[in-house]
Amino acid sequence: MDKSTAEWIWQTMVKIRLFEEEVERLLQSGELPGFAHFYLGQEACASGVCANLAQSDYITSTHRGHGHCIAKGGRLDKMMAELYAKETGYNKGKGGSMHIASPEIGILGANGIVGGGIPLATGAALSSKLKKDGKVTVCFFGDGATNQGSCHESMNFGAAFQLPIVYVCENNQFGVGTRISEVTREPDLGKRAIGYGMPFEIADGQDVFAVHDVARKAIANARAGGGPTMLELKTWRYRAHFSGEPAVYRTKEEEAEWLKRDPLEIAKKQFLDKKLLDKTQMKEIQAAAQAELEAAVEFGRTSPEPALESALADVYA
Ligand SMILES: Cc1ncc(C[n+]2csc(CCOP(=O)(O)OP(=O)(O)O)c2C)c(N)n1
Repeated sequence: MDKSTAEWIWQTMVKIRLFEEEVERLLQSGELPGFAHFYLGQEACASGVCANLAQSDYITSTHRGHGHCIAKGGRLDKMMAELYAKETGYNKGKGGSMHIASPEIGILGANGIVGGGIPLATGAALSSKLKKDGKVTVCFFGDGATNQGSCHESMNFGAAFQLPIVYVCENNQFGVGTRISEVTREPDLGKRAIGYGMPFEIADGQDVFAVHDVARKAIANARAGGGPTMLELKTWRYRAHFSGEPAVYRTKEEEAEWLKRDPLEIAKKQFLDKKLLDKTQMKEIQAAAQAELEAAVEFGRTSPEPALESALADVYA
C-alpha cells in the first residue's frame, strides 16, 4: 500500500466512524426522523475494498449502506441532507437512509430489500461486459443475504458469464437477531463460491490491510477479464441491527472479544508501524473530517424541505 492510499483509507474510515456516531446522536435526540442501520465496526470493509475502485466503477449497497456510500465518494452534506429528508439530499429527501443513490459516482443504491442489490450489481456488470467499458462492479451484501435466492441466482449468472464483478459478503455474524450459525451449517460463507466455479478469499474484515489486499487482487482480476471473485470479510457490527433495537441475542463476552479488535485502532497502529502516516497527519485528517461533518449537519439542518408540489416527481412505482 502506498502513502496516498493509506491517507485515503484513514480519511474514509474516520469519516464513516464520525458520520455514524453523529447520526446516532441526532436520531437519539429526535432531531433526525426515522431510524438507521449503523455501519460502526465494519469501517475497514468498505474502505479497504473501495480504495481499489475508480469513480466510474459501480457499487451496490444494502440497508446498512452509509459506509459504502462514503467509501465510494459520497458527500457527507448530501447524505446528511437526505437523512434530514431535505430537498438538497441525494434523493431530494425522498429516499432516506436506506435508498441513497448517486449514479454519477457509481453508487447504484443502498437497498431496503435484503439481497436486492445482488441482481442489480450483476446486471451492471453484464452491461459493462457487453459495452466493454472497463468498469468493475462491487456488490456488498450481508451474511443474511447469502440465503436469499437472488444471491444464488446472481452469483451463478455472474460466474457463468464471467462478469467483471466482485461479490463482497460482510459476515457480521447476524441477520437481525438470527445468528448465521443457526441457519447455515458451513461457517465459511466464501466457500459457496466453489459451487459456482468462482474463486474466493476469506479475510479478516477488521484489518484494512487484509481487506485491501484481497480486494485489490479480485478487482484487478475482474478488470482484466478474469471474471468474478467472492470475498467473505469476517466482521462485527458494533450496534444493534438498527437504532433502538435491544440486541439481546449477543453475549457480552463475544462482544468484548470483538471490541478488542477495533478496525480503526488496528489501522492506526499499522499505518504508524509501517510509516505510511504519522501522528500529526492522522490528527489533521481527523480534524478535517470533523469539520466536514459539522458543515454537513448544518447543511442538513438548514436546507429547505421538498416542496409539496414535488411529491410525485421522480416517483416511478
Ligand atoms: C427480502 C427481505 N427480507 C427480510 C427483510 C427484513 N430484514 C432487514 S435487514 C435483515 C437482515 C439482514 O442481514 P444481513 O444480510 O446479514 O445484513 P446485516 O444487517 O447484518 O448488515 C432482514 C431480515 C428485508 N428487508 N428484506
